[in-house]
Amino acid sequence: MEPSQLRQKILSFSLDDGPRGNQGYSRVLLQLFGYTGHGKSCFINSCKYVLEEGETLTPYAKAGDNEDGGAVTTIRNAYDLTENITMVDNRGYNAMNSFQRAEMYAQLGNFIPVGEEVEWMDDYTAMMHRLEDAELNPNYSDFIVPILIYSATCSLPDRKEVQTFMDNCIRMTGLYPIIVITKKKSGDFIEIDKQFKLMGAEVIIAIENYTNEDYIKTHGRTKDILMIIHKALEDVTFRLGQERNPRRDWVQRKKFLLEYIHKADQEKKEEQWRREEERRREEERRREERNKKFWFWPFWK
Ligand SMILES: Nc1nc2c(ncn2[C@@H]2O[C@H](COP(=O)(O)OP(=O)(O)O)[C@@H](O)[C@H]2O)c(=O)[nH]1
Ligand SMILES: [Mg+2]
Repeated sequence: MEPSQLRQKILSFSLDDGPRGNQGYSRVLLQLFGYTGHGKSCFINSCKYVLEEGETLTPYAKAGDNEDGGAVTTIRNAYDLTENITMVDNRGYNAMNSFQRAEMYAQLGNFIPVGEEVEWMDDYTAMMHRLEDAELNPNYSDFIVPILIYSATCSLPDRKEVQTFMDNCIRMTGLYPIIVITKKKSGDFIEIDKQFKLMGAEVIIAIENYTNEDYIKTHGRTKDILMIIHKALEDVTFRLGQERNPRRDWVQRKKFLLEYIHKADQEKKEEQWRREEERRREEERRREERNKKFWFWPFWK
């Protein structure tokens, strides 16, 4: 398909058009995840750019080189691509403990309102309060599509971490994340593509984001970026071809999250217990050492 056709399809996409209608869903939520610096903000700007006419790249999402650059995302910002499609920049995916992972899944499940600060919580009660708050204003009507952004300049993905994330995406949303490999001109994207394929990813597209320094629209780059949105919509259409119930899907996500938080809490307690045990053993060992010295000292002299 030509870029102009892809663009037209995306702009005119409506959830009502499927064989069973929208089944209660009112918009598609493209949920971005990925390590800091891998190109999420640039990807949002690129998507907006290829859907607009002309060659003026507007920096809707602030991009930056590192965490000190002030561009690190702590608020769950949303950007409308069309009337029916919204993209969300989520926080997370750097080295995380199990509670931070739970927070990431809370974002994925849409339990943290858009526009709200994402705080890393570190205990069971805080997380549960967060979930109860979400219950006050539940958002059933977003159809979630996970997208994982990974830079070709980085070493191969941590297989176990990514695999778990992908499996959990299936459990929560019924979809594998679409894998977007960014910075394809600067790294071995073919090798990274292969690794993601081996992990079972279904859609992997390598792109070069449009940036302020490099914004001239070319056929191939524009097509690749549009194709990602198009593939996401194909996923949505496929899922909506089956009988769905947004409320039941929400409850399903919530169940998964509750189990996850429970597990995180167990892990934290076990970790504390392990550390306490190690400390106790170390103390015991020192005490024995001291005792030995005391008993043997006169014979050495
Ligand atoms: N060459 C190149 N640079 C990119 C690409 N995507 C992002 N960048 C650069 O990488 C840096 C981090 O990007 P950013 O979008 O802020 O990453 P985020 O932390 O995931 O939102 C910025 O300096 C971008 O200009 C790309 O596809 N190619
Ligand atoms: Mg960003």
